[in-house]
Amino acid sequence: ISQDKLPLVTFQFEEYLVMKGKQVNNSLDEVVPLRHPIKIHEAMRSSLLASGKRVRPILCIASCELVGGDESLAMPIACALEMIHTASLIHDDLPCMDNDDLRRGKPTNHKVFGEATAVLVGDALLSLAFEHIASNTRNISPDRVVRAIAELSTAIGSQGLVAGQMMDLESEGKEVSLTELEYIHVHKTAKLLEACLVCGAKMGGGNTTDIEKVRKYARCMGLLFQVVDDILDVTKSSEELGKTAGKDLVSNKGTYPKLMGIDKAKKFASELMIQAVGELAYFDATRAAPLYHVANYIANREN
Ligand code: GRG
Repeated sequence: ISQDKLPLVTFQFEEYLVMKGKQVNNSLDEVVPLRHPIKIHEAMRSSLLASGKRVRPILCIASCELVGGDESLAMPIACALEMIHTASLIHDDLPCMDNDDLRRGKPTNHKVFGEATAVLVGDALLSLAFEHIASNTRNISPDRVVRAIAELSTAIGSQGLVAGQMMDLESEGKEVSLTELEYIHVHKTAKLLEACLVCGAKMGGGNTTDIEKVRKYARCMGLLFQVVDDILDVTKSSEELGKTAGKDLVSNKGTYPKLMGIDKAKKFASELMIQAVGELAYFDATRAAPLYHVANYIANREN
């Protein structure tokens, strides 16, 4: 996807990611000290402080800075987002769900601490997330905080993350249509990412127009991520044909290239990228630089 639509702002994206990631890790470390009862806190810290990419908190901070807010305004909700994301991963890995042994390069929480503790760790992180927001935002207008909490809780409940997971579990072993696949993707992944960006802008003091633009950017990004994923599936599977004897990497699932053809899918991805960048054009280019780079990264990633 052409990069000539990106504004020419010198910006070290990798350095930004490393710097913000470290700040988030330091805050998370402080928020969950090893205290009594030791086992639950040890288990919470084990998953929370494992090497996640911190995509959600970084998006939240970048969005807060986009509208002119200081990083510190977004940090409590950024940490809460990582706690909720981690809780969902721990529950997703349980034997009653995906039954995974490894996560973030380590044995999963239930493998190390047992299933009952892993369920409680998820519960505790979810609860702590909202406690942390409520206790650390007294310097921000209650109206902004309540709106951000409403956004976040909607994104993860039975109309959001939980809905996506439910649909995913129910579609196991069945052929899934593009509409169903899109529903799962939007609810399991895109809604929380949208909440990260919208909450960041709300905490940073963004006005209605700012929030609307950020939301549109977030929706384009969510869709772009999926379209690029599907295109990569096709290109990877044709590259690997012959190498992976008989393995159907495209499988039976509905995908954008299947539905509209590979060329149109690529054109669609390019249009989404242009639209997302268009939403950012409204903001100060220096403040928008991290989110320009996020769009560019998602559009041009190779795996
Ligand atoms: C506890 C709120 C709550 C919900 C429970 C289990 C469940 C409902 C939802 C699971 C949803 C799920 C597993 C979504 C997958 C999201 C996703 C894209 C994960 C990978 O995220 P990365 O790549 O991972 O950002 P890291 O490890 O880098 O953070």
